[in-house]
Amino acid sequence: MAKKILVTGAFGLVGSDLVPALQKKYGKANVFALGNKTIPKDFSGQLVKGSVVDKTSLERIVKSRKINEVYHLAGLLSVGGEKNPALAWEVNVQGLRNVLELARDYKLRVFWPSSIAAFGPTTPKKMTPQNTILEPTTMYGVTKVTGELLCQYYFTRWGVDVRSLRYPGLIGYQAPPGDGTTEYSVHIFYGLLKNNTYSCFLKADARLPMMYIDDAIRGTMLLMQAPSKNISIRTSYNFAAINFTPKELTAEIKKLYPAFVCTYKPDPVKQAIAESWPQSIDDTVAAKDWGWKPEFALQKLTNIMIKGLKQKLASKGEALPAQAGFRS
Ligand code: AKB
Repeated sequence: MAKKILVTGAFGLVGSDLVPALQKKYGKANVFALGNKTIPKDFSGQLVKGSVVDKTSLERIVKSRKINEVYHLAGLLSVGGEKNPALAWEVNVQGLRNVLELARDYKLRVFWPSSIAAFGPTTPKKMTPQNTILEPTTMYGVTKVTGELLCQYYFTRWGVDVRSLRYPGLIGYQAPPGDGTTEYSVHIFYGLLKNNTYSCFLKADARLPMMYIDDAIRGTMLLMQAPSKNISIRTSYNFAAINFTPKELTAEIKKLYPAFVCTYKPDPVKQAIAESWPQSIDDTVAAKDWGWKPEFALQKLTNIMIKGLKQKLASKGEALPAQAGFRS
């Protein structure tokens, strides 16, 4: 049977890169994009209307488009979740539950992202193991732990083939940065290209697990293609690539743009969130079960982000200042 795929949150950080990757693999006719963000002018593909918190609208899409696979990406991030915890619960938990109910009733395979936000201050900070303490202190983290347990419940109780990754901070240039904590690592490139400066909302030494978006997309698709018998984790897999601090990212940028200046003005809420999360992740179970291996290190990521964002901003007609000492 041909794959018919629904992607929710299709125009967010992950969706903006995942939708084209799925279209390339399965054909544009078979990928349906659902999102509540502004649809980019250059989007080419199938759009569907609905809301993840409205199960009836999702069911209509699943039935009319004969969907058999869902990448359920819609959700609030850590900072957005602290601004509106009630909305974070509704979208992140109720939205997921709606998708899982439909997955049970219509035999859908589901991908749903958890996050390093599922961990908290009592979790071991370095090389955080797969099975460990999950006591998050953000509403976002609470929704991720709840979501992980819901996924496992729907799998054990009803055999729903739901698979999940604990995404680290993801870095890409196709979509504007969302309302998260690790997103400083995307904002910094906008600061570089627009003003040659950036005021960082985290401390210089805030080390966090990170990943370039191409690695995240490849890992997500690998997981979804793996045979069911290989999937030993039905909560969510630890998933890692690199880790760095704002200071280390700045140093990497300065190798290419020596005049770039990053200043530090830590935001108390965001800094506290960062401090509650691990610094590095042990993803050996993902490597063993379905062959996960990252490809992007900090230098490669920095070069690609600058080149890609430059092109993106130029194509949108956003003039970049002529900066002394810029090398491209
Ligand atoms: C956030 O910072 O909220 C997200 C995440 C790590 O899940 N990028």
